[in-house]
Amino acid sequence: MDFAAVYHKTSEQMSYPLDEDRLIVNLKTGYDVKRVFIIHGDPFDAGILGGSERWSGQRKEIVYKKRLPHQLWWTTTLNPPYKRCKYYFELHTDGEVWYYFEDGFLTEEQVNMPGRLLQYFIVPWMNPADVNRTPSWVNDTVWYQIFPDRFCNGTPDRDDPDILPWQTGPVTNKEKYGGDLEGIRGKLPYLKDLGITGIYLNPIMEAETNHKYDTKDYTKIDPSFGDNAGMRRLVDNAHSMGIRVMVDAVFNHCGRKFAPWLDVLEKGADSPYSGWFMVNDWSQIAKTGNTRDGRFYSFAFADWMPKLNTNNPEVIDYFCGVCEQWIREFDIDAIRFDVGNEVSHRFLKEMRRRLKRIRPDIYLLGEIWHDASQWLMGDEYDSVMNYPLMSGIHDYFLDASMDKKELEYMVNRCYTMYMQQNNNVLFNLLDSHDTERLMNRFHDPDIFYQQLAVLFTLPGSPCIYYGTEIAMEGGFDPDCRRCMPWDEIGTAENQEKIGLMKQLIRIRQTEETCRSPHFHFPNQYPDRRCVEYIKLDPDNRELEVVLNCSDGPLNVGEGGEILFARKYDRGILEKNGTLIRKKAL
Ligand code: ARE
Repeated sequence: MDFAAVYHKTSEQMSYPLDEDRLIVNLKTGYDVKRVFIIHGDPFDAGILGGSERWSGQRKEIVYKKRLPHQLWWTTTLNPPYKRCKYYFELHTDGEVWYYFEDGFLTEEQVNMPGRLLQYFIVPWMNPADVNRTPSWVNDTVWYQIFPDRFCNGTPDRDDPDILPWQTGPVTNKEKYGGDLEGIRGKLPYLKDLGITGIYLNPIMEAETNHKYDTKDYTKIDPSFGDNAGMRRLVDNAHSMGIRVMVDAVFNHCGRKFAPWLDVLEKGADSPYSGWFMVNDWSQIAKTGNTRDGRFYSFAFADWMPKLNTNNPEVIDYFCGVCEQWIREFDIDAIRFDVGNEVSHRFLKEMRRRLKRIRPDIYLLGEIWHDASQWLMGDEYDSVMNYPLMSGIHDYFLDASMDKKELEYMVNRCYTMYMQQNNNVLFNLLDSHDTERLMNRFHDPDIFYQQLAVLFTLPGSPCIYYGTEIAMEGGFDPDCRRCMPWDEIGTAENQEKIGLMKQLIRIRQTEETCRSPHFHFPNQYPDRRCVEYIKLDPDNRELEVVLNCSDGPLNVGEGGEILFARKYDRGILEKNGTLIRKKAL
């Protein structure tokens, strides 16, 4: 057996309570392991100190497994009746059997050796207060991300002189086009008709730039977007239409006009806010230009974005207060934390505690682009932006040398990094205001819809970036932030695209299988680039997703109820075709 490939620990995503009753246990092994059993039971089944009675446990085969590169990921759910659990594993290769305990591998003879002190894996008690809980509404939500300056201008009569006329085509980060909260409010019926049930707004608090990631005042809506009462009106209207609202919180850094920073610039180390930032050289603080000299720390060396010291209890208290105010004043449902990996864990733990106290089902989303397990233990974020999934999908479509197995590995990696309760609410996206637009990647509508089919059928919560419903184009920041071309929405071509988006959203909402956390890749079609995965709901109903990424047509057979199909006809899926169908029970 490949011992080095075998791994388990009784913490994080390898062994955790899913809720008050169910314990999920995961194990990694090499591909040489063919069968796995778990021997589990209550730690006190044989008395308190062992004595002469021998603990035996019940033996259960673990049947579900996911393929990762070089490793298998075995998963099972136990229901410990007394909230405690003790276990070890029995691993079968072709011809060998090994018993895996906390301290290593034993033979059957060693396990049964009288008097041997075995080091079992132990879950001492599943305390309800420690269960990692995430808001249940998020899995049912289909998000729509809005970059406010570019979505819709609802008050053209009140524009500032520096607002440019609404236009289609490339933009830069210098211009302002007058999109505002009233504009978004006016488009709520459009979003509802599309099937959207959550909007995510890029920053809306007062700031200098058009993207507003350089906050000046965390308590006041930017005047070019409206005012605080207007924000409440928007949220109230959205709620009345069944649409939740998420705002962007920029707490890693502030803008150069944030009052405490201005005070620090004026008074230096004597400012009462001197501990709110990360200044290393007070004599150089007023200097302009990038911060590579380390005079103070800032976001990505941008001197107009000084880093806030989220290690300081005063700063922690201030920003928790800001979020409490947003919840009370605006009635928002969710907060996305910008640069969510650079703020202190202490800050996030306190933030979660305070916000969940006043709004238990608030959704706390971290902007983290890499493995975020350390933030998803149940006491910081509920979820993160699933950029690893986005990159993985993108790479598979880009790189024809990749085998469908590599896509499977990538998807499985994304869904074995975190606990199931986090997977259920992962914020899945294919593009955003920080990436090029999905349509830009391949300029091919068929590949575009293949990827959207994945977005709407994998576990988590899908988000489309404004304009994706009409396959808007746009390169990297700032080009991905073009104005929404409302004048062109009515064309037959755009209406057809909107129809397809509605279809995908409807499938996501009506088919429980789409939202379920369970899936596997049967790989029944022989072609190396024809991807197929099956989603399963709790009653084992199956939804099949097939993407033909090969060079020619493929016979995928007829039958089942077709929910979404492109380039498919009577069992034949053409090159770049997509098929989502319900399998007969
Ligand atoms: C502007 C220009 C850029 C220019 C930059 C530097 O548009 O072209 O390079 O200035 O001067 C906001 C604005 C941006 C603006 C930026 C700086 O939206 O337009 O850029 O401020 O003024 C990393 C961070 C992640 C961050 C991304 C962009 O970890 O937090 O970089 N994303 C958030 C927001 C942004 C926002 C900011 C942060 C700042 O979503 O919109 O920018 O508030 C890997 C790494 C990631 C990395 C990612 C992208 O995958 O793992 O950590 O993300 O690449 O670089």
